[in-house]
Amino acid sequence: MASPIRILTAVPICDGHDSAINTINLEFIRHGIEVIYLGYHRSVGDIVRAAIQEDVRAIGISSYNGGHIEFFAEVVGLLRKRGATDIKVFGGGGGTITHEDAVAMKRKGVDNIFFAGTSLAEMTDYVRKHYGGPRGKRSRAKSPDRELAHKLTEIEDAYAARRKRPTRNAQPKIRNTQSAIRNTNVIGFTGPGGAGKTTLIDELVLRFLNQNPKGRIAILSHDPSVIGEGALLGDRATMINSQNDRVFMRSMATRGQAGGLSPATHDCLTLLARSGFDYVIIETVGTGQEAMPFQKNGIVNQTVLVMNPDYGSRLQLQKIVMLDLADIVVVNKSDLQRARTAHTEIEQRLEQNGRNQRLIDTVAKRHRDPGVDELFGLISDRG
Ligand code: B12
Repeated sequence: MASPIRILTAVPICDGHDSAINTINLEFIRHGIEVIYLGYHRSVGDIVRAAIQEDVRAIGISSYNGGHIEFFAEVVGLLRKRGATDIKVFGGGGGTITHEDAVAMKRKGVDNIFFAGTSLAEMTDYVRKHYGGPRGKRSRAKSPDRELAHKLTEIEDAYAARRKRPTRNAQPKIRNTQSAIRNTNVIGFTGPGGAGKTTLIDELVLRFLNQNPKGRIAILSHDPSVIGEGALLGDRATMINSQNDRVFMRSMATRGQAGGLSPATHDCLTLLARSGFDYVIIETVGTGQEAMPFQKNGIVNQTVLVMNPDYGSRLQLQKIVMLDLADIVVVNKSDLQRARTAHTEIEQRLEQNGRNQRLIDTVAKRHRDPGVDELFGLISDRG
Protein backbone atom coordinates (compact mmCIF):
# COMPACT_ATOMS: atom_id res chain seq x y z
CA MET A 1 0.00 0.00 0.00
CA ALA A 2 1.29 3.50 -0.83
CA SER A 3 1.50 6.28 1.74
CA PRO A 4 -1.39 8.77 1.64
CA ILE A 5 -0.80 11.98 -0.34
CA ARG A 6 0.64 14.65 1.96
CA ILE A 7 -0.10 18.31 1.29
CA LEU A 8 0.43 21.48 3.29
CA THR A 9 -2.23 24.18 3.48
CA ALA A 10 -1.96 27.72 4.79
CA VAL A 11 -3.39 31.22 4.68
CA PRO A 12 -0.91 34.05 3.86
CA ILE A 13 0.40 36.75 6.11
CA CYS A 14 -2.00 39.60 7.00
CA ASP A 15 -4.95 37.35 6.23
CA GLY A 16 -7.30 35.78 8.76
CA HIS A 17 -9.78 34.28 6.27
CA ASP A 18 -9.46 30.66 7.35
CA SER A 19 -13.04 29.52 6.96
CA ALA A 20 -12.60 28.32 3.36
CA ILE A 21 -9.39 26.40 4.01
CA ASN A 22 -10.87 24.76 7.12
CA THR A 23 -13.69 23.35 5.01
CA ILE A 24 -11.34 22.31 2.20
CA ASN A 25 -8.98 20.62 4.69
CA LEU A 26 -11.83 18.47 5.99
CA GLU A 27 -12.80 17.45 2.49
CA PHE A 28 -9.21 16.51 1.62
CA ILE A 29 -8.93 14.44 4.80
CA ARG A 30 -12.25 12.70 4.09
CA HIS A 31 -10.73 11.61 0.77
CA GLY A 32 -7.64 10.00 2.23
CA ILE A 33 -5.22 12.94 2.10
CA GLU A 34 -2.92 13.84 4.97
CA VAL A 35 -3.13 17.59 5.45
CA ILE A 36 -0.52 19.48 7.39
CA TYR A 37 -2.31 22.69 8.27
CA LEU A 38 -0.03 25.61 9.04
CA GLY A 39 -2.77 28.05 10.03
CA TYR A 40 -3.36 31.64 8.97
CA HIS A 41 -1.15 34.74 8.91
CA ARG A 42 1.83 32.75 7.67
CA SER A 43 4.85 34.20 5.87
CA VAL A 44 6.42 32.86 2.67
CA GLY A 45 9.42 31.66 4.69
CA ASP A 46 7.25 29.79 7.21
CA ILE A 47 5.27 28.08 4.45
CA VAL A 48 8.29 27.00 2.41
CA ARG A 49 10.26 25.82 5.45
CA ALA A 50 7.30 23.74 6.66
CA ALA A 51 6.61 22.28 3.20
CA ILE A 52 10.24 21.18 2.83
CA GLN A 53 10.47 19.67 6.31
CA GLU A 54 7.15 17.88 5.89
CA ASP A 55 8.20 16.78 2.38
CA VAL A 56 4.72 17.42 0.98
CA ARG A 57 3.68 16.95 -2.64
CA ALA A 58 2.08 20.38 -2.85
CA ILE A 59 1.16 23.57 -0.99
CA GLY A 60 -2.46 24.75 -1.08
CA ILE A 61 -2.82 28.46 -0.30
CA SER A 62 -6.11 30.19 0.46
CA SER A 63 -5.69 33.90 -0.07
CA TYR A 64 -8.13 36.80 0.46
CA ASN A 65 -5.86 39.72 1.37
CA GLY A 66 -5.38 40.99 -2.17
CA GLY A 67 -1.63 40.31 -2.38
CA HIS A 68 -1.99 36.93 -4.07
CA ILE A 69 0.01 37.56 -7.28
CA GLU A 70 3.14 38.52 -5.37
CA PHE A 71 2.65 36.08 -2.50
CA PHE A 72 2.14 32.92 -4.57
CA ALA A 73 5.07 33.91 -6.83
CA GLU A 74 7.32 34.37 -3.80
CA VAL A 75 6.39 30.92 -2.51
CA VAL A 76 7.25 29.39 -5.91
CA GLY A 77 10.46 31.45 -6.06
CA LEU A 78 11.65 30.42 -2.59
CA LEU A 79 10.90 26.75 -3.30
CA ARG A 80 13.07 27.05 -6.42
CA LYS A 81 15.81 28.80 -4.48
CA ARG A 82 15.84 25.98 -1.94
CA GLY A 83 15.92 23.36 -4.72
CA ALA A 84 12.44 22.06 -3.89
CA THR A 85 10.86 22.29 -7.33
CA ASP A 86 9.14 18.95 -6.76
CA ILE A 87 6.76 20.72 -4.35
CA LYS A 88 3.90 22.26 -6.35
CA VAL A 89 1.73 25.27 -5.52
CA PHE A 90 -2.02 25.67 -6.00
CA GLY A 91 -4.84 27.51 -4.26
CA GLY A 92 -7.84 29.79 -4.37
CA GLY A 93 -9.43 32.86 -2.92
CA GLY A 94 -13.05 33.26 -4.00
CA GLY A 95 -13.98 36.90 -4.49
CA THR A 96 -10.42 38.23 -4.59
CA ILE A 97 -8.47 36.32 -7.27
CA THR A 98 -9.68 37.21 -10.76
CA HIS A 99 -9.26 35.09 -13.91
CA GLU A 100 -6.66 37.57 -15.22
CA ASP A 101 -4.74 37.30 -11.95
CA ALA A 102 -4.80 33.51 -12.22
CA VAL A 103 -3.25 33.68 -15.70
CA ALA A 104 -0.43 35.85 -14.34
CA MET A 105 0.04 33.51 -11.37
CA LYS A 106 0.28 30.42 -13.55
CA ARG A 107 2.85 32.19 -15.68
CA LYS A 108 4.91 32.60 -12.52
CA GLY A 109 4.78 28.86 -11.76
CA VAL A 110 1.52 28.28 -9.86
CA ASP A 111 -0.15 25.00 -10.90
CA ASN A 112 -3.81 25.98 -10.57
CA ILE A 113 -6.24 28.47 -9.03
CA PHE A 114 -9.79 27.53 -8.01
CA PHE A 115 -12.53 30.14 -8.31
CA ALA A 116 -15.78 30.81 -6.47
CA GLY A 117 -18.32 28.09 -7.14
CA THR A 118 -15.83 25.25 -7.63
CA SER A 119 -17.12 22.13 -5.91
CA LEU A 120 -15.10 20.45 -3.18
CA ALA A 121 -15.13 17.26 -5.24
CA GLU A 122 -13.38 19.04 -8.14
CA MET A 123 -10.57 20.20 -5.85
CA THR A 124 -10.11 16.78 -4.29
CA ASP A 125 -10.05 15.11 -7.71
CA TYR A 126 -7.44 17.60 -8.84
CA VAL A 127 -5.18 16.85 -5.89
CA ARG A 128 -5.51 13.09 -6.30
CA LYS A 129 -4.88 13.29 -10.05
CA HIS A 130 -1.97 15.72 -10.00
CA TYR A 131 -0.23 14.95 -6.72
CA GLY A 132 -1.25 11.35 -6.10
CA GLY A 133 0.98 9.48 -8.55
CA PRO A 134 4.26 7.92 -7.52
CA ARG A 135 6.95 10.48 -6.84
CA GLY A 136 9.54 10.61 -9.59
CA LYS A 137 13.16 9.98 -8.76
CA ARG A 138 14.51 13.00 -6.96
CA SER A 139 17.99 14.39 -7.22
CA ARG A 140 20.05 14.26 -4.06
CA ALA A 141 18.95 17.07 -1.74
CA LYS A 142 21.65 19.65 -1.09
CA SER A 143 20.22 21.17 2.08
CA PRO A 144 20.27 19.24 5.39
CA ASP A 145 16.53 19.87 6.00
CA ARG A 146 15.57 18.46 2.60
CA GLU A 147 17.86 15.46 2.93
CA LEU A 148 16.44 14.62 6.35
CA ALA A 149 12.87 15.19 5.14
CA HIS A 150 13.40 12.81 2.20
CA LYS A 151 14.80 10.12 4.48
CA LEU A 152 11.84 10.42 6.86
CA THR A 153 9.52 9.98 3.87
CA GLU A 154 11.44 6.88 2.79
CA ILE A 155 10.97 5.39 6.25
CA GLU A 156 7.23 6.18 6.31
CA ASP A 157 6.80 4.84 2.76
CA ALA A 158 8.61 1.63 3.63
CA TYR A 159 6.23 1.03 6.53
CA ALA A 160 3.20 1.92 4.44
CA ALA A 161 4.30 -0.65 1.87
CA ARG A 162 4.71 -3.11 4.77
CA ARG A 163 8.37 -3.52 4.01
CA LYS A 164 8.75 -3.04 7.79
CA ARG A 165 12.41 -2.01 7.69
CA PRO A 166 13.41 1.29 6.10
CA THR A 167 15.45 1.11 2.94
CA ARG A 168 19.22 1.34 3.22
CA ASN A 169 19.12 4.85 1.77
CA ALA A 170 17.08 6.01 4.74
CA GLN A 171 19.92 5.22 7.13
CA PRO A 172 21.68 8.41 8.14
CA LYS A 173 25.24 8.89 6.98
CA ILE A 174 26.83 9.91 10.24
CA ARG A 175 30.12 8.37 11.23
CA ASN A 176 29.74 8.08 14.97
CA THR A 177 26.03 7.48 15.44
CA GLN A 178 26.24 6.36 19.08
CA SER A 179 27.97 9.52 20.20
CA ALA A 180 25.54 11.56 18.09
CA ILE A 181 22.67 9.97 20.03
CA ARG A 182 24.46 10.52 23.33
CA ASN A 183 24.78 14.24 22.58
CA THR A 184 21.08 14.55 21.80
CA ASN A 185 18.53 14.97 24.54
CA VAL A 186 15.41 13.06 23.46
CA ILE A 187 12.28 13.97 25.41
CA GLY A 188 8.88 12.32 25.06
CA PHE A 189 5.70 14.27 25.71
CA THR A 190 2.38 12.55 26.14
CA GLY A 191 -0.99 13.16 27.76
CA PRO A 192 -4.69 13.45 26.97
CA GLY A 193 -5.95 15.55 24.06
CA GLY A 194 -6.49 19.20 24.95
CA ALA A 195 -4.00 19.24 27.85
CA GLY A 196 -1.85 21.77 25.98
CA LYS A 197 1.14 19.61 24.97
CA THR A 198 1.79 21.49 21.72
CA THR A 199 1.61 24.94 23.33
CA LEU A 200 3.91 23.77 26.11
CA ILE A 201 6.44 22.36 23.64
CA ASP A 202 6.35 25.62 21.68
CA GLU A 203 7.17 27.59 24.85
CA LEU A 204 10.02 25.20 25.66
CA VAL A 205 11.35 25.69 22.12
CA LEU A 206 11.42 29.46 22.72
CA ARG A 207 13.52 28.97 25.86
CA PHE A 208 15.84 26.58 24.06
CA LEU A 209 16.37 28.97 21.13
CA ASN A 210 17.10 31.85 23.51
CA GLN A 211 19.49 29.83 25.62
CA ASN A 212 21.38 28.25 22.70
CA PRO A 213 21.99 30.86 19.99
CA LYS A 214 23.32 28.22 17.59
CA GLY A 215 21.48 25.14 18.82
CA ARG A 216 19.04 23.11 16.71
CA ILE A 217 15.97 21.24 17.84
CA ALA A 218 13.75 18.66 16.16
CA ILE A 219 10.09 17.94 16.89
CA LEU A 220 8.30 14.75 15.86
CA SER A 221 4.62 15.34 16.32
CA HIS A 222 1.76 12.85 15.97
CA ASP A 223 -1.93 13.04 15.14
CA PRO A 224 -4.33 10.12 14.82
CA SER A 225 -5.34 8.42 11.58
CA VAL A 226 -6.79 5.13 10.42
CA ILE A 227 -4.65 3.01 8.09
CA GLY A 228 -4.93 4.20 4.48
CA GLU A 229 -7.08 7.20 5.46
CA GLY A 230 -6.48 10.93 5.64
CA ALA A 231 -5.54 12.98 8.69
CA LEU A 232 -5.39 16.52 9.92
CA LEU A 233 -1.87 17.14 11.13
CA GLY A 234 -2.55 20.42 12.81
CA ASP A 235 0.10 20.91 15.48
CA ARG A 236 2.02 23.44 13.42
CA ALA A 237 -0.98 25.77 13.45
CA THR A 238 -0.56 26.29 17.21
CA MET A 239 3.19 26.72 17.01
CA ILE A 240 4.63 30.25 16.96
CA ASN A 241 8.18 29.96 18.28
CA SER A 242 8.80 26.75 16.39
CA GLN A 243 8.55 28.65 13.08
CA ASN A 244 12.28 29.12 13.09
CA ASP A 245 15.08 27.96 10.83
CA ARG A 246 16.75 26.25 13.79
CA VAL A 247 13.70 24.04 14.37
CA PHE A 248 13.05 20.97 12.24
CA MET A 249 9.51 19.74 12.70
CA ARG A 250 7.85 16.71 11.19
CA SER A 251 4.16 15.81 11.58
CA MET A 252 3.20 12.15 11.46
CA ALA A 253 -0.15 10.40 11.28
CA THR A 254 -0.45 7.24 13.38
CA ARG A 255 -1.65 5.31 10.29
CA GLY A 256 -3.75 2.82 12.21
CA GLN A 257 -1.52 2.15 15.18
CA ALA A 258 -3.00 2.49 18.69
CA GLY A 259 -1.05 3.86 21.65
CA GLY A 260 -0.09 7.34 20.49
CA LEU A 261 2.64 6.78 17.87
CA SER A 262 2.97 5.50 14.30
CA PRO A 263 4.51 2.20 13.13
CA ALA A 264 7.37 4.25 11.62
CA THR A 265 8.00 6.38 14.72
CA HIS A 266 10.85 4.41 16.21
CA ASP A 267 12.94 4.51 13.02
CA CYS A 268 12.12 8.17 12.38
CA LEU A 269 13.04 9.06 15.94
CA THR A 270 16.31 7.14 15.69
CA LEU A 271 17.15 9.00 12.50
CA LEU A 272 16.43 12.37 14.13
CA ALA A 273 18.38 11.44 17.25
CA ARG A 274 21.39 10.62 15.06
CA SER A 275 21.16 13.78 13.00
CA GLY A 276 23.04 16.15 15.27
CA PHE A 277 20.19 18.02 16.99
CA ASP A 278 20.70 19.19 20.56
CA TYR A 279 17.16 18.20 21.46
CA VAL A 280 14.60 15.94 19.86
CA ILE A 281 11.08 16.32 21.19
CA ILE A 282 8.52 13.66 20.42
CA GLU A 283 4.85 14.41 20.99
CA THR A 284 2.22 11.66 20.97
CA VAL A 285 -1.39 12.02 19.95
CA GLY A 286 -3.80 12.75 22.80
CA THR A 287 -3.62 9.47 24.71
CA GLY A 288 -5.90 7.43 26.98
CA GLN A 289 -5.36 5.82 30.38
CA GLU A 290 -3.71 2.67 29.07
CA ALA A 291 -1.09 4.34 26.84
CA MET A 292 2.64 3.86 27.52
CA PRO A 293 3.99 5.12 24.21
CA PHE A 294 7.68 5.35 25.04
CA GLN A 295 8.21 1.89 26.49
CA LYS A 296 9.60 0.50 23.26
CA ASN A 297 11.60 3.59 22.29
CA GLY A 298 14.81 3.02 24.18
CA ILE A 299 16.33 6.30 23.04
CA VAL A 300 13.92 8.59 24.91
CA ASN A 301 15.89 10.11 27.82
CA GLN A 302 13.02 11.66 29.74
CA THR A 303 9.25 11.35 29.58
CA VAL A 304 6.80 14.11 30.43
CA LEU A 305 3.11 13.48 31.08
CA VAL A 306 1.05 16.64 30.51
CA MET A 307 -2.28 16.59 32.33
CA ASN A 308 -5.34 18.76 32.33
CA PRO A 309 -6.66 19.54 35.84
CA ASP A 310 -10.07 18.29 34.72
CA TYR A 311 -9.42 14.52 34.72
CA GLY A 312 -12.51 13.65 36.78
CA SER A 313 -12.32 12.06 40.22
CA ARG A 314 -9.26 11.00 42.23
CA LEU A 315 -10.13 7.40 41.32
CA GLN A 316 -9.33 8.11 37.66
CA LEU A 317 -5.71 8.79 38.59
CA GLN A 318 -5.24 5.18 39.70
CA LYS A 319 -5.96 4.07 36.15
CA ILE A 320 -3.47 6.28 34.28
CA VAL A 321 -0.46 4.06 33.53
CA MET A 322 1.79 6.97 32.54
CA LEU A 323 1.54 8.29 36.10
CA ASP A 324 3.66 5.28 37.07
CA LEU A 325 6.11 5.71 34.22
CA ALA A 326 6.65 9.43 33.56
CA ASP A 327 9.76 11.15 34.88
CA ILE A 328 7.97 14.49 35.07
CA VAL A 329 4.25 15.15 35.43
CA VAL A 330 2.94 18.55 34.43
CA VAL A 331 -0.41 19.97 35.50
CA ASN A 332 -0.95 22.46 32.70
CA LYS A 333 -3.71 25.09 32.76
CA SER A 334 -2.92 25.52 36.44
CA ASP A 335 -4.78 28.83 36.39
CA LEU A 336 -8.03 26.86 36.24
CA GLN A 337 -10.10 26.56 39.38
CA ARG A 338 -9.58 22.83 39.95
CA ALA A 339 -5.79 22.97 39.51
CA ARG A 340 -4.88 23.15 43.21
CA THR A 341 -6.93 20.06 44.00
CA ALA A 342 -5.44 18.33 40.96
CA HIS A 343 -1.91 19.11 42.15
CA THR A 344 -2.58 17.65 45.61
CA GLU A 345 -4.28 14.53 44.27
CA ILE A 346 -1.57 13.85 41.67
CA GLU A 347 1.16 14.49 44.25
CA GLN A 348 -0.37 11.84 46.52
CA ARG A 349 -0.67 9.46 43.59
CA LEU A 350 3.01 9.92 42.67
CA GLU A 351 4.11 9.42 46.28
CA GLN A 352 2.74 5.88 46.08
CA ASN A 353 5.32 5.14 43.36
CA GLY A 354 8.27 6.20 45.49
CA ARG A 355 10.23 7.13 42.36
CA ASN A 356 11.05 10.77 43.02
CA GLN A 357 8.97 11.84 40.01
CA ARG A 358 8.70 15.61 39.61
CA LEU A 359 5.37 17.44 39.55
CA ILE A 360 5.20 20.91 37.98
CA ASP A 361 2.31 23.35 37.49
CA THR A 362 2.34 25.35 34.27
CA VAL A 363 0.24 27.81 32.31
CA ALA A 364 1.73 27.20 28.87
CA LYS A 365 -0.42 29.83 27.14
CA ARG A 366 1.16 32.53 29.34
CA HIS A 367 4.47 34.03 28.25
CA ARG A 368 7.34 33.75 30.74
CA ASP A 369 5.40 31.32 32.89
CA PRO A 370 7.59 30.32 35.87
CA GLY A 371 6.30 26.73 35.72
CA VAL A 372 7.48 26.38 32.11
CA ASP A 373 10.84 27.88 33.15
CA GLU A 374 11.10 25.23 35.87
CA LEU A 375 10.22 22.46 33.41
CA PHE A 376 12.80 23.75 30.95
CA GLY A 377 15.41 23.75 33.73
CA LEU A 378 14.58 20.12 34.50
CA ILE A 379 14.70 18.82 30.96
CA SER A 380 17.84 20.74 30.05
CA ASP A 381 19.45 19.28 33.17
CA ARG A 382 18.85 15.87 31.57
CA GLY A 383 19.22 13.80 34.72
C1 B12 B 1 -16.32 35.17 5.18
C2 B12 B 1 -15.56 36.49 4.98
C3 B12 B 1 -15.03 37.10 6.11
C4 B12 B 1 -15.10 36.49 7.48
C5 B12 B 1 -13.90 35.53 7.61
C6 B12 B 1 -14.19 34.36 8.51
C7 B12 B 1 -13.06 33.40 8.47
N1 B12 B 1 -12.63 32.98 9.63
O1 B12 B 1 -12.59 33.02 7.41
C8 B12 B 1 -14.93 37.77 8.36
C9 B12 B 1 -16.28 38.39 8.59
C10 B12 B 1 -14.25 37.58 9.72
C11 B12 B 1 -14.13 38.65 7.42
C12 B12 B 1 -13.32 39.66 7.83
C13 B12 B 1 -12.66 40.51 6.97
N2 B12 B 1 -12.81 40.58 5.64
CO1 B12 B 1 -13.72 39.24 4.61
N3 B12 B 1 -14.78 38.18 3.50
C14 B12 B 1 -15.45 37.08 3.70
C15 B12 B 1 -16.17 36.66 2.38
C16 B12 B 1 -17.60 37.15 2.50
C17 B12 B 1 -16.19 35.18 2.02
C18 B12 B 1 -14.85 34.45 2.02
C19 B12 B 1 -15.08 32.97 2.16
O2 B12 B 1 -14.71 32.35 3.18
N4 B12 B 1 -15.73 32.33 1.19
C20 B12 B 1 -16.11 30.88 1.24
C21 B12 B 1 -15.21 30.03 0.32
C22 B12 B 1 -15.44 28.54 0.60
O3 B12 B 1 -15.60 30.24 -1.00
P1 B12 B 1 -14.78 31.12 -2.03
O4 B12 B 1 -14.14 32.24 -1.30
O5 B12 B 1 -15.62 31.41 -3.16
O6 B12 B 1 -13.58 30.11 -2.48
C23 B12 B 1 -13.74 29.16 -3.51
C24 B12 B 1 -12.43 28.89 -4.21
O7 B12 B 1 -11.65 30.03 -4.33
C25 B12 B 1 -11.80 27.81 -3.37
N5 B12 B 1 -10.69 28.13 -2.51
C26 B12 B 1 -10.54 29.09 -1.62
N6 B12 B 1 -9.39 28.94 -0.96
C27 B12 B 1 -8.81 27.82 -1.44
C28 B12 B 1 -7.63 27.17 -1.11
C29 B12 B 1 -7.29 25.99 -1.76
C30 B12 B 1 -6.05 25.27 -1.37
C31 B12 B 1 -8.13 25.47 -2.77
C32 B12 B 1 -7.77 24.22 -3.45
C33 B12 B 1 -9.29 26.14 -3.10
C34 B12 B 1 -9.64 27.29 -2.45
O8 B12 B 1 -12.82 27.31 -2.51
C35 B12 B 1 -14.07 27.85 -2.85
C36 B12 B 1 -14.75 26.87 -3.72
O9 B12 B 1 -15.98 27.24 -4.17
C37 B12 B 1 -15.35 37.46 1.33
C38 B12 B 1 -16.10 37.86 0.09
C39 B12 B 1 -15.85 36.90 -1.04
N7 B12 B 1 -16.86 36.71 -1.79
O10 B12 B 1 -14.79 36.33 -1.21
C40 B12 B 1 -14.90 38.68 2.14
C41 B12 B 1 -13.61 39.37 1.76
C42 B12 B 1 -12.53 38.35 1.43
N8 B12 B 1 -13.24 40.09 3.01
C43 B12 B 1 -12.71 41.24 2.80
C44 B12 B 1 -12.25 42.12 3.82
C45 B12 B 1 -11.81 43.49 3.37
C46 B12 B 1 -12.27 41.74 5.16
C47 B12 B 1 -11.80 42.58 6.34
C48 B12 B 1 -10.47 43.32 6.12
C49 B12 B 1 -12.95 43.53 6.70
C50 B12 B 1 -12.60 44.55 7.79
N9 B12 B 1 -12.39 45.78 7.38
O11 B12 B 1 -12.49 44.18 8.95
C51 B12 B 1 -11.69 41.52 7.45
C52 B12 B 1 -10.27 40.93 7.52
C53 B12 B 1 -10.22 39.73 8.44
C54 B12 B 1 -8.83 39.19 8.58
N10 B12 B 1 -8.37 39.01 9.81
O12 B12 B 1 -8.16 38.90 7.61
C55 B12 B 1 -12.61 41.55 1.33
C56 B12 B 1 -11.21 41.44 0.78
C57 B12 B 1 -10.94 42.52 -0.23
C58 B12 B 1 -9.61 42.46 -0.89
N11 B12 B 1 -8.70 41.62 -0.52
O13 B12 B 1 -9.38 43.20 -1.78
C59 B12 B 1 -13.67 40.56 0.72
C60 B12 B 1 -13.36 40.11 -0.71
C61 B12 B 1 -15.05 41.26 0.79
C62 B12 B 1 -15.14 42.46 -0.14
N12 B12 B 1 -15.70 42.30 -1.31
O14 B12 B 1 -14.72 43.52 0.19
N13 B12 B 1 -14.35 38.29 6.14
